[in-house]
Amino acid sequence: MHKIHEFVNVEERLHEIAYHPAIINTVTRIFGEEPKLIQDMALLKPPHGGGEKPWHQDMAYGNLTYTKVAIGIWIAIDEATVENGCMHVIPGSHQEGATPHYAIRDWHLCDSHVPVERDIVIPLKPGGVLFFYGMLYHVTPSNFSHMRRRALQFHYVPTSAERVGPKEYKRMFTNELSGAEC
Ligand SMILES: O=C(O)CCC(=O)C(=O)O
Repeated sequence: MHKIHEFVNVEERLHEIAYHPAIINTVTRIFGEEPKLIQDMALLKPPHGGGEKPWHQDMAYGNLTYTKVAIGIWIAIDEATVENGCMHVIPGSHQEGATPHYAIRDWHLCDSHVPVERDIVIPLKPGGVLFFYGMLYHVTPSNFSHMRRRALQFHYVPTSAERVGPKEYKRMFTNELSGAEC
């Protein structure tokens, strides 16, 4: 999978999407306060083997670990299907809170700890948007189809949220304290 970061300040049309009133108003309603954009990214999963993004929580990535919950929005550019690697989520898993991640194939949840029997797929038409909490367990499998799968992803936190320090980060998202093996 190819990723492109930090384009909203150099490409006006992408800036307009990230700050679109329909998005900002929705996220403001969920937070109960103004959001700030903390990450912008394009995710390009090429056909014929574009790689998986294993099960993870977005807030386990240090640049998204804040004192208040983040919201991600994932926008399909091409149609996202089961075949070309659309999103899968475990509904309600954000309520588990911060869960240890492991550096095995990437930085991800232990495969055997994910309740995959509750997995639901989120196919989207081009322009379709998924809003999801930064603690939600989610995955995108490899793309073995002949269709490319491009998406945009933006993350927001409440304006009053602050970055979590390194000690607290370790407690939240690593097994250093619990010693839990994968
Ligand atoms: O678009 C994808 O394939 C994966 C997106 C994702 O979950 C991430 O980058 O955190």
